[in-house]
Parts: sequence; C-alpha cells; structure tokens
Amino acid sequence: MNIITVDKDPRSADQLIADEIRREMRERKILMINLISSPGSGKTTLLEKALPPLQSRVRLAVIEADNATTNDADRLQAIGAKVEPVCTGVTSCHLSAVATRKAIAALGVEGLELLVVENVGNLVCPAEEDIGEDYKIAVLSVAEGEDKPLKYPLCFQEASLVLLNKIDAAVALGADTDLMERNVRATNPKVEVLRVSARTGEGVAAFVEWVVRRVRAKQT
Ligand SMILES: Nc1nc2c(ncn2[C@@H]2O[C@H](COP(=O)(O)OP(=O)(O)OP(=O)(O)O)[C@@H](O)[C@H]2O)c(=O)[nH]1
Ligand SMILES: [Mg+2]
Ligand SMILES: [Zn+2]
Repeated sequence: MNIITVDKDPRSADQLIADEIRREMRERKILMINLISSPGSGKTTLLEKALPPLQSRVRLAVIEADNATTNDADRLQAIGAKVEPVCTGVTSCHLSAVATRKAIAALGVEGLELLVVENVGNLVCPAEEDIGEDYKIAVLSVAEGEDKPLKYPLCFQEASLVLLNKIDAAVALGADTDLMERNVRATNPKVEVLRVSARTGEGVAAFVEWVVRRVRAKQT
C-alpha cells in the first residue's frame, strides 16, 4: 500500500508570522504557552484552577480559541483573567498564526510576563501549527482511552509537558493511568508528565510551579 505524506512548507506565510510572534515575545520577555488537546479533556477547567495562583505571581493574559461561542473566555473572565476570545469559525479547527497575531494586537501584551493560549479542542491540527509559542502543553484526560497517544502521536511529540487530567475519575472509568503514561512516553521519551485533576485541584500546584519556573527563566 502506498501511503501519501504531506509535508508542511517551513517557509509558509504562517510560519513567517509564527517566527515574528516568537521574536516579539523574546524581546518582550513574555513566556507563551499553548494548551492543546481533544475537546473536553479539561483545558478550561484546569485554567480555572491554575490561573488564580498564577495571577498572584505573574502578569498574564489568555487567548481563548473556540470554533464558536465565547463560553470559555466568559468562564476565565469570571475568575478575573484578562482574556481575548477568538472564534475560528465552524469550519476551522485550530488557531492559526495569523489569528494569534490579531489576538495579540487586540489584547495588548505590553507588560505581560505570561501569555496563555487555549487552542481549539482537536488532537491533530493544533499540534501541526506553530503559533510562536515557547511550549505546547498537551492535556490528555484518562477518559479518552489509553491508546490515544499512539493514535495521535504528533500532539504528544510536539508537547513539552503532558497533563494527564481527570485522575480523580480513573478508578470509576476503569482507566489504566500507568499504561496511558507509558504510551505518552513511547511517543515522546523526553516529555514531562504531570498527573492532575482539575476537579479536585490535585497536581495543579506542580503545574503552576512548572509554568512560573519557565516565566522566570525567560526573564533572565
Ligand atoms: N472528573 C473530572 N472532570 C473534569 C476534570 N476536568 C474537567 N472536567 C470536566 O470535563 C468537562 C470538559 O471540561 P472543559 O474544561 O470544558 O474541557 P476543555 O478541554 O476546555 O473543552 P473544549 O474547550 O471544548 O475543548 C467538564 O464537564 C468538566 O467539568 C477533572 O479533572 N475531573
Ligand atoms: Mg475549553
Ligand atoms: Zn485545523
């Protein structure tokens, strides 16, 4: 069987814009993280738990990308975060570098130390797109099935950190969390993995420390 592969042109217009964003964030010493995952893995719930302790230590803002609705942006605004919603439109399944640049301009990032992006829920395209971030962080919930890292490897290969979420529900779901973590490491042996529950708050402090360490590292 012939398998057709499609490679991305590294000099595409989008890539040039991502490079521009990365340069601006380097000059401004702003750490930019990009949360990617399938729909419903718990990105927004994790941010609802992690942003209050993060906001007491670093100046941050959030870009919230969704197909439709500003539901997630509203949720984060409700906890006092500065948020720029981006509706990608129902036919677009990821945040592009172009849309990210527009959101950065609308937000006004002067004086920030951290820019958090919640990408559209989708295990494929957001992993392919460079939006100029320092780190992609993949959120994988134990409800999704242990084989997901093997079936959608790019998401985990591109990530520097994997948050294994909903561990509070692992027993009820009969999920094998150790196998899931092994499958994550099989796709990316260098990746860091933190087990968390956005519901109970377990592991969220470790995630906050992971982010703050990198915010400070970028400033030195
Ligand atoms: N039991 C449990 N449920 C969780 C946890 N985190 C999130 N949820 C639930 O999972 C559902 C989806 O959570 P969201 O935070 O909206 O997920 P999301 O990844 O932001 O979803 P999209 O933005 O649509 O991709 C909600 O019903 C949450 O309450 C967790 O740690 N444990
Ligand atoms: Mg969300
Ligand atoms: Zn897409």
